[in-house]
Parts: sequence; C-alpha cells; structure tokens
Amino acid sequence: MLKIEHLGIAVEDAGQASRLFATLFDTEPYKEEAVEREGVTTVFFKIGESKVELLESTRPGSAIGKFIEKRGAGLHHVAFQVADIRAEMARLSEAGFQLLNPEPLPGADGMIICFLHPKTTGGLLVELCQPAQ
Ligand code: CMX
Repeated sequence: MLKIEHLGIAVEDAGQASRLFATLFDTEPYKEEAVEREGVTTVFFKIGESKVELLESTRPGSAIGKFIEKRGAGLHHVAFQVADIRAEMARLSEAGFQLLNPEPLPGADGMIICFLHPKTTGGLLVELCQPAQ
C-alpha cells in the first residue's frame, strides 16, 4: 500500500455539501463525475497531496442511499492507493478479508478500484485503488 488516496464522504446534497466543503477547505472542487454503476455523483477536492470525495446517491437503493438512510451523512470510506491492485486483492483475500468485487472495477477520477467488506475490516469500508493505465 502506498498512501491514503482519498476519503469518501456521503452527503445528502452534493451542491450544498460542495459549497460547505469549499469554504471549509478554502478551495474549489476540481472535478464532478457521475459513476452510473454505483448510482452516485461525486465531487472531488484536492488538499495538498490528499483528496476528498463527496458522494451523493442518484438512485434509491444505491450503497450511498442505504448508508445515508441508516447512518446519516458522514465518512463513508477510506481509499488506499496500491502499487498492484490484483496482487493486493489476492493477498487480502488470502488473509480472510472479503472482496466486494472479484475483479478491479473502473472507479471515479481515473482509478481502478476494489472495496473490502466493512464486516471483515473492523467496521471501516476500505477501497483499494490504482490509477488506470
Ligand atoms: N462503512 C461501514 N459500515 C458500513 C458501510 C460503510 N460505508 N456501509 C454499510 N455498512 C454496514 C452497515 O451498517 C451494516 O451493518 P449492520 O449489519 O451492523 O447494520 C452492514 O454494513 C450491511 O449494510 P447494509 O446497509 O445491509 O448494506 P449492504 O450489505 O447492502 O451493503 C456494502 C454494504 C458495504 C457491502 C455496500 O455498501 C458496498 O458494496 N459498498 C461498496 C461500493 C460502494 O460503497 N460504492 C459507493 C462509492 C462509489 C465510489 O466511490 O465511486
């Protein structure tokens, strides 16, 4: 694992949250992107070397929609950049962590990604990511 690549924050309204976080960080977001497969729209901020991703649900029953319904807005996942996502997925699966997707999937902001089930990671939704080639 190389570094924390971004923090994912579930929000009810991306426009409203964007303005709040823009004031908090004193910087404007650099990207907005929809991820149709996940039923989310995302907004990205860069703070130094770190990134924050805001996630708003765009359809009922999406992972973010269910999360907000159950727990309310707030920290949703922590994404770690890895050097070789397939090797890390194999290592972590072998070590007993549950992969939520058996193959890397295209994620937002030019990454390929894999999530680990929070039930197997002490309650934290972990994302592995690697820049897509
Ligand atoms: N962090 C910690 N725990 C979480 C969680 C999260 N983000 N989301 C769900 N959980 C917990 C729930 O609280 C619940 O716990 P209890 O059984 O103790 O109540 C348990 O996991 C099961 O939750 P659920 O509401 O029944 O939801 P599902 O099982 O349907 O799905 C999960 C949970 C994590 C498997 C699903 O959200 C998932 O596949 N996530 C990965 C994909 C994703 O999050 N996509 C959105 C981001 C996309 C992007 O970044 O582009």
